[in-house]
Amino acid sequence: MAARPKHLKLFIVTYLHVTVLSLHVFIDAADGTWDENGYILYCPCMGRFGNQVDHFLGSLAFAKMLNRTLAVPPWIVYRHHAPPFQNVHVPYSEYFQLEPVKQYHRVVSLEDFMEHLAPKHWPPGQRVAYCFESAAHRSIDKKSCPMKDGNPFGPFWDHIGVDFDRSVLFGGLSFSSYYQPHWIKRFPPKEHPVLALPGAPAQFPILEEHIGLQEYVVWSEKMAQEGEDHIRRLLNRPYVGIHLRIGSDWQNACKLLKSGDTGPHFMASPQCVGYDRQTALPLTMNMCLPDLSEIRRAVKLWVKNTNSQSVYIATDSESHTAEIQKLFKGKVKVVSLQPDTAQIDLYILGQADHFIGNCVSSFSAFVKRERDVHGRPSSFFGMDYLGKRKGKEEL
Ligand SMILES: Nc1nc2c(ncn2[C@@H]2O[C@H](COP(=O)(O)OP(=O)(O)O)[C@@H](O)[C@H]2O)c(=O)[nH]1
Ligand SMILES: *[C@@H]1O[C@H](CO)[C@@H](O)[C@H](O)[C@H]1NC(C)=O
Ligand SMILES: [Mg+2]
Repeated sequence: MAARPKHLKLFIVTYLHVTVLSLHVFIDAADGTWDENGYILYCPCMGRFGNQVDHFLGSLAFAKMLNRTLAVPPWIVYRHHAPPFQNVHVPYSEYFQLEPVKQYHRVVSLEDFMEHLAPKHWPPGQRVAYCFESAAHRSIDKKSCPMKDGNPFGPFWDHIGVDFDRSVLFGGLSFSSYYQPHWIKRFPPKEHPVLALPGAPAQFPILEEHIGLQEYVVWSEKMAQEGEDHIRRLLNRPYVGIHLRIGSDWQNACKLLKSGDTGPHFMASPQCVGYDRQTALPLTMNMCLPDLSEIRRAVKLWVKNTNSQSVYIATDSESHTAEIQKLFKGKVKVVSLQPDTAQIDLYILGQADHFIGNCVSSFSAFVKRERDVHGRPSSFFGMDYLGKRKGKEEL
């Protein structure tokens, strides 16, 4: 066998090195380096955390598709029932690390973009908004993008410190990969360096092809430490983590299912019924809004299957701690923290030895995707075993 010439190996190593450098060092907003291929800015203006993450992952894929740097926005947290009684904008890096995202594609925090790049490259007077014609048609003059109309739009861009100077409208495009050449042709970065959008250039729920991007969403050290402290203090392994999405807004949403006004694809449900509409499994009421007997049944099953010592309950309203405790006659520790920061629940659910989620909830979907990345098992209320498709997918 001929030995591989040394200089070839050296070339490969050098080549990889230069590639890595070009991605990670040459474009770095913190030292004011501008990306000639342009930027994408958006407001995570639809839904709460779970929806915002779905949109973030789709936007990340979209930015990569257009080879533009994504300006990662802060999370919008709605604090209308507790101090400070208004939207709070939490930087991405408060919950997650930005560095791992860069392994997938170039990103900069929106805050860094504004501080280090905008003053020189996107100054007031040159701030163009981009939106669908259909969105602009709702404005008074019918040709302005509704960037700051209402909540959370206005408070978001005010927080960032941005007013828009004019609008560019587009039609006949969507964010799917089919339109990649159309976007490039319509908005070359030379003439359109910063695409600022009223909403995420992505779909809800997340597309199947983007689920794996969860890999790049890595908890910040602060969150991981806080989460681990709770686990050590409160829980004995193995433990089952459950997500109860049963509050009044959810009861109303699930009425659409009961009344037959929605099919099996309802919000995040493709995660358990399957993404293909043709072969989707039925979506039952217990999958959307499990009643107490279904909650008892599923918890009992998985505590037994995993020989668990504790149960962790994350909930948007009631925890049913007492009812669940009764199931095990005091032999299993049942804990519900109800933390002020919902992400603490997400962290603890992510680390459980088994997770029972709500199929329709994007909050549960976050946990399910993260657990899949790490090979940890999950099920859903109303559906104990996943991946059992009827018909053609059966082996
Ligand atoms: N702390 C906590 N908050 C929750 C829980 N379930 C829902 N929430 C809150 O309700 C919101 C639900 O909206 P979203 O995240 O979009 O998920 P979805 O509506 O279930 O798809 C979350 O972002 C949380 O603020 C939970 O188990 N624990
Ligand atoms: C993508 O953008 C980066 C940074 O501007 C650039 O170095 C690279 O050549 C671009 N790739 C393509 C395929 O255009
Ligand atoms: Mg929601």
